[in-house]
Amino acid sequence: MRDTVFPALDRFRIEIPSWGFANTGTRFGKFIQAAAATSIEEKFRDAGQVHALTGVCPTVALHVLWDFPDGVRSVTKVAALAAKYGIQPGSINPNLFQDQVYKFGSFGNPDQAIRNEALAHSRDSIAIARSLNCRDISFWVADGSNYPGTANMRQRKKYFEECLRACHAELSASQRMLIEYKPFEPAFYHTDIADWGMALLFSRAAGPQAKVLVDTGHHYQAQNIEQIVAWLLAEDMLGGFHFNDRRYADDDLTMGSIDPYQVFRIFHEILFFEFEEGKRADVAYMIDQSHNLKGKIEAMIQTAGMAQELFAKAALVDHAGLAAAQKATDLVRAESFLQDAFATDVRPAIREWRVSKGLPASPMEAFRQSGYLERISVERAARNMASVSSYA
Ligand code: PSV
Ligand code: MN
Repeated sequence: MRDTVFPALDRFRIEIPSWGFANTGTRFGKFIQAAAATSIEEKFRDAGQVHALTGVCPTVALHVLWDFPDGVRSVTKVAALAAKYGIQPGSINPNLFQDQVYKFGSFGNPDQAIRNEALAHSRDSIAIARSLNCRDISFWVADGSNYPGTANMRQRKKYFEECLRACHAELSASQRMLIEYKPFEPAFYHTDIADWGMALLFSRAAGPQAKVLVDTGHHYQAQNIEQIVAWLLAEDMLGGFHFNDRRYADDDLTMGSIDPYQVFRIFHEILFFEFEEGKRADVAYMIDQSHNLKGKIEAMIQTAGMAQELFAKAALVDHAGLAAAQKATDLVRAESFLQDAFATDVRPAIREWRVSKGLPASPMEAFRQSGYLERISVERAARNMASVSSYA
């Protein structure tokens, strides 16, 4: 097992999101944590801790509006923080949803001046990415409408194509733009990029460096995500993932906490593709979770461990045996290749791998013993608690 699991772990890396370290909540409110990060420096410091202990999260995704308060001028500071805390900036996420001007959309807004504003922010985001050597710019465009008849969906599609093409023209040769889809929320009648088919068509319209980003939480119940993954791989259009789990909608629950077999099946499709095609899939693995109740750093360490586990299990599938069983339509045998791999306990091998790399066998235990959480809770409590509103 070691012979398969070690190389799989050697290559597996997963990006963590800066927003996963900050206080977040639901639309009904926030439960504030004393230890939550309140500045970009604290986010880098916490993300650096996760990477130092797990060894598999070398990059942190950044959200432009939240992490670059001075736009492109924040770049020098971010580069310095990366060096100080041993974690590099990863994907850059423009924010096309929070500003008041986006009430009726950004790239799909009927007002050209607002579309131009969205484009200017996107260009700044691409420039930020370029100066930090970040390869991927992840576009989640929240545009949509709430009432039937109020938005011209075909016209908006044209606006989107124009804007996405204009963004693509800004990319340097080594950069990619990733286009994320989501069926609903914040819009509840129609969303301009609602599913993978729309994201695929928009990516093709944008240009060759545009690929689809699959956020596992952005699907309707029972949708077969691994089939979407298999199709995107076959079309050379899969750019990356935002991993999280869900029970009802875009719940941002911990990856693998509800349906670990689904994540396993996604990883399996990727590794099976690689076996059959004889080449690596160029896919960015990212976590997109904001932890409302769990401790943020612990939740991220737990997620990284779960991701490693499911990837290692997927690597155990006997691809040649599976291909033969599929060809022979030996259904029970074919299915059991997946079931046997999924049932294998890879945790001892993962612990051994960590030790072989000079990492703690249990990053969670090491974190709990480090005293880091206690230190930052004291340091940050006053600032965090000042944001608690009182109804007394
Ligand atoms: C939207 O739900 C999303 O998945 C997008 O990726 C955003 O960038 C992220 O969550 C942060 O809120
Ligand atoms: Mn996402």
